[in-house]
Amino acid sequence: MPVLPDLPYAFDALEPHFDSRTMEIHHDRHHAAYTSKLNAALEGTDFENTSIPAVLSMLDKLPESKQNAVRNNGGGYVNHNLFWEILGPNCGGSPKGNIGTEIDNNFGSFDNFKQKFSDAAATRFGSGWVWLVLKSDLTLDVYSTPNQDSPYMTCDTPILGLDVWEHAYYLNYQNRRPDYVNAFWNVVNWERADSIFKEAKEDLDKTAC
Ligand code: MN3
Repeated sequence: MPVLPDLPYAFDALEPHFDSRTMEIHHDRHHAAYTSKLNAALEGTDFENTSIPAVLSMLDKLPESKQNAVRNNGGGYVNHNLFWEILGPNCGGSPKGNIGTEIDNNFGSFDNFKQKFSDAAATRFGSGWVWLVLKSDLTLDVYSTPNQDSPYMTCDTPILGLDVWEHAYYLNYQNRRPDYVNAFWNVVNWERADSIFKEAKEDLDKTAC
């Protein structure tokens, strides 16, 4: 059954970009709530021991009465798992390794990619996420999803994700989502994103989603 992972750094590690209080509430309350509600929704189904990305790629196999709860809380669970992983102190800058090369190949340049990603964050109405994903044809794409919808639902693998729910930024940035998005670029852990990209490519070879 899904377990809430510890944050891989201290609550205040991403200051001044992401403030300590927001990180604490975001992890200990929001992510914890998605995790416990996901467990409650999966209980008694055939999917208690299935990986959550796999469950999200076949929501229609769940009992109809469980599908919404698993979509929202399963998405909330895996989206935040990835979010904490791709952030870090003393990070930011330009992408390293293969992910840097592939961003150049797919978007023309890192600046073009950043612009596309930031635009998607600014134009996502209401709550949602912005993604850099690996598609099954091995190309990269940028798009946003509403609510807690996950790229796994459409068989894409998320490499980088940015939470644009107000709970992610309101304490520090109030309604200034673009300032929060600018701050995000200072805390992206590109080394970890590169290893996630590598794992995603290997997993694609193994599964036929
Ligand atoms: Mn959140």
